[in-house]
Amino acid sequence: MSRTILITGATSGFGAAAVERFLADGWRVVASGRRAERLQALADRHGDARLHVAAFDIRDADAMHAALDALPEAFAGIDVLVNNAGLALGTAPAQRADLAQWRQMIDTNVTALVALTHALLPGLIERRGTIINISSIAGVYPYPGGNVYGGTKAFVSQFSLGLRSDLHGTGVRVTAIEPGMAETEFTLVRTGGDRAASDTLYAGAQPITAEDIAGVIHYVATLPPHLNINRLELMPVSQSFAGFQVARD
Ligand code: NDP
Ligand code: 8X3
Repeated sequence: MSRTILITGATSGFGAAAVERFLADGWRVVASGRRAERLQALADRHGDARLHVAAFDIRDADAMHAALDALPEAFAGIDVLVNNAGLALGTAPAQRADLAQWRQMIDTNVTALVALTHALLPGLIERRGTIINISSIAGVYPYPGGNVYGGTKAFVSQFSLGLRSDLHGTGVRVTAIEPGMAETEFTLVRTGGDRAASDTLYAGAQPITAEDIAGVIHYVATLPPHLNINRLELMPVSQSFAGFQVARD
């Protein structure tokens, strides 16, 4: 039986790769993001039998609900929700950070994720579905300039565990995936389009690829129904931990 997955942030990076992975495996896919032209390109490539695209800003609750209400019948029963849309903005220390960027990260990574999850929970419970939240190592290990981005991802991981508690006995699975450094458009977005900064960060590091994460999402979504991975943290082999910093007089 073909299952239906809703993937947010499907216009780029992890989300775009996950769309391809699940379509290739015979799933019905609902793909969302703001950039309508990229979603249209997806639709042109794959047709509409197993792919439905929905262009909206996930921070706009009305647009999000309208998109859910407009799902064609074949796509309306979401079995797996992948809360992937998200972003980091800026790397400045808190004392020099831009409050508007902080708000945008919270609105996208936290508020919108919570609103979409809330909207889909009744159906996910009905279908004993799966919620996969894309968190980050930034929510586990603090680093300079990570401030609000790390805070939003700590929320995502803890919210995922809280959902597990609340959904006890319903059969709904919840997993937080916490990737480390992965080469996508993430750093371009974070730096406001600085291609050189993005290329320099990933150069020679053999970072995680979008396809790697798509494979992990697929693995989590296709586990036997009695298994739940609560948190799944992964890094490229080239990335590890550093020590604490000490300020001296
Ligand atoms: P990309 O920038 O390549 O993709 C981000 C996606 O999020 C895009 O499809 C973008 O679509 C979507 N998005 C952002 N803001 C909105 C919005 N307001 N409304 C709707 N969609 C939105 O980055 P990644 O693929 O790397 O990021 C995916 C997730 O993975 C994010 O949550 C990120 O925090 C997380 N992550 C990334 C890591 C990395 O190193 N790359 C590591 C750990 C976690 P559009 O712009 O078209 O709206
Ligand atoms: C992205 C990983 O370490 O660049 O979530 O913040 S990191």
